[in-house]
Amino acid sequence: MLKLYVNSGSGSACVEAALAELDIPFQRVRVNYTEEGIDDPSFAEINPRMQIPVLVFDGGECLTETFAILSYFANKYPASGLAPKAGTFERAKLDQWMSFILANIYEGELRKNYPQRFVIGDASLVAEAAEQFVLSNYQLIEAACSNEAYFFGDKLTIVDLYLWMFVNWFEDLEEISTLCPKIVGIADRVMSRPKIAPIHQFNFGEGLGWNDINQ
Ligand SMILES: N[C@@H](CCC(=O)N[C@@H](CS)C(=O)NCC(=O)O)C(=O)O
Repeated sequence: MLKLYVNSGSGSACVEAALAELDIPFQRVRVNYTEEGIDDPSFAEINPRMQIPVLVFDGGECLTETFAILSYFANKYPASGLAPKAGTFERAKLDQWMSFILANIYEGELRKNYPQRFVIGDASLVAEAAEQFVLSNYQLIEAACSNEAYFFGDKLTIVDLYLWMFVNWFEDLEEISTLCPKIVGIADRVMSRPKIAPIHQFNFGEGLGWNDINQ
């Protein structure tokens, strides 16, 4: 069985959601981390970058990086519609938005959470700037959202799984709801999908919002 290194509420949530949508069984292996990062040095043997998620296949091969993992499953199960066929323009647009969200929202969140990694000196300014950076990038994503249920239209894709997870990391749900109502609507619909609802519950608790689980 596939093994997935996780921590509830972390970047493993989007992989769990994809596996649930695809009805693929997997075993969670919990990894703890502190403000400094993963506190088990032996984890470097699994991922030298000391990050989760890590997916481990039956033969022991490891796959890291959420975008690569989500793409792998979308390609392997094309009938799921989780991503358009590779080589099409529609797929290139999906890859464009996945990379955009990864580079700007995910990496921006890392600057908010681990600001001391990005500066020698007063890290609080890094965190403050990252907050504005993340928000302004959310607004660019909002402007590109379809007027339908999901980012590209009426079908769920891996972009929606990404947005659902990241919205749940945003501290001020009221602020993001006001500025980015379409993104929050997408997150709400993803969270309510029958196969994802238990994954949402495990990662974020009741309703939308990181605070539900961290209180
Ligand atoms: N680019 C990586 C980022 C993974 C990542 O930042 N994971 C966080 C959890 S959400 C982590 O393991 N943080 C611990 C650390 O960076 O020390 C991906 O897309 O998978």
